[in-house]
Amino acid sequence: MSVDQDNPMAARAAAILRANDTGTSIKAAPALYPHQWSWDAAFVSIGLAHLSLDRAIQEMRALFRGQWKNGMLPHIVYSADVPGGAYFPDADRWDVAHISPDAPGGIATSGIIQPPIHAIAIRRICDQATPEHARAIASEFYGPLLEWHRYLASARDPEVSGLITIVHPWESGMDNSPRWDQAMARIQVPQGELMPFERSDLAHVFDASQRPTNEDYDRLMWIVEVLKQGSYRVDQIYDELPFRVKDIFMSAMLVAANEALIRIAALADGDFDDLTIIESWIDRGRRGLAEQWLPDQGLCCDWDVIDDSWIKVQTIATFAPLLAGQLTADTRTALIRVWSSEVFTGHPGLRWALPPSTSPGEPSFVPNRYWRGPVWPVMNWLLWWAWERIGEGEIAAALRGNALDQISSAGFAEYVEPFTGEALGSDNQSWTAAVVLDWLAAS
Ligand code: 9WN
Repeated sequence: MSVDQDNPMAARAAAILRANDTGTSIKAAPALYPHQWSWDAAFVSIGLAHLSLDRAIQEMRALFRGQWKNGMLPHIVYSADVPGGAYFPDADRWDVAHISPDAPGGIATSGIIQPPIHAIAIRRICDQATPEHARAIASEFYGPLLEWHRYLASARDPEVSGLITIVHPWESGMDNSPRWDQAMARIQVPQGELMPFERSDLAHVFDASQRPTNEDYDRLMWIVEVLKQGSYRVDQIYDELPFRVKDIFMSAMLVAANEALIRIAALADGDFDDLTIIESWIDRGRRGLAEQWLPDQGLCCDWDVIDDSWIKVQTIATFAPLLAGQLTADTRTALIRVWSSEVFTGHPGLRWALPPSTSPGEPSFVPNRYWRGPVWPVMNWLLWWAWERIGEGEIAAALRGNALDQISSAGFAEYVEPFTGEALGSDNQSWTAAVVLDWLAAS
């Protein structure tokens, strides 16, 4: 699949990626996010593969330079040539090299994770390469990917539930989603114990109401302090962590990523015992997810580990079973119904029939605030991919068409107001450009 670079939209997308390229990696966004983010890099490499396979591979290589010795893939790999204050928290605030023996030498990273879409990206890159090249790519990345997934299946699932625990809302990638409200509300920041900080994000958005509140930021930074005090050893301090949620979306993505890993393992001549382990992770993940699906409510719920309770809020994470695949006929029908009803894409006020990050029917819905309502182009891509994968071609085609229309109108925004179509957050966001390239190549 290649993309027609004379197409003005493709040319614009390619120009954004070029402009955000530091030479080593691609910034998630020009000013708001001036470093390499983990799941952004995977989406970016999926898009880059249509411009240059080598550049796409380099992007993933740059990310994996930051992999920790315990397999963890950190959510940010910091660029050495970007000044400290350009993004908060900066590398010094995490201070991982001094705190954790697991941190990689010579590369500054954060100390938490993001959703594991990387094997899906590598698999797509392999699919576009010649057979010989695909084997070389698979052989390079199979080991690091396996260790990454092993970290998730062990340190992040001590209950062996098939569901991955996140210990910070940033780990979900859907940072400010109302999915985390009940768990965040419990976090008390002890007076005078949080090192002072200055947010950098508000300098880069037009309106502060598009971003998380200061109160939330204090809590977010308090969790980081607790992690630091425990040397980032989530496996050892698990029971003391103030935020622990079984994230269904991340868990579902890991199921899909493990399926991609099996294909990568085949190309790389992976060990038979490892294949059996990966298959067991897939089964366990699907079983865990099935328990979070409430058929009568058409809702898939996260699980609050500390409170031992369901998190019942209708957001795009409800489509987690779609990502994991192998749906029962009933679940498929229910997901299609929820998708097209006014809970999501059938809402009469929408500018385009695209899923708001939080359903407009939720009391916590805010149409312009970060993950609490806006439509995210990159999530449209992921759900498009998932609908295609389970053979719902018509839904996928409509989603792709609407998503491209939205981008033609709103530009390459980070997120978009669902009713007015106003561009929000950063513009020229790398992953938005990347998914456009992939959509255009699929035409
Ligand atoms: C914190 C880079 C990242 C995305 C996340 C998105 C946002 C960061 C922030 O930007 O998170 O990681 O500062 O808000 O929520 O999904 O990876 O694009």
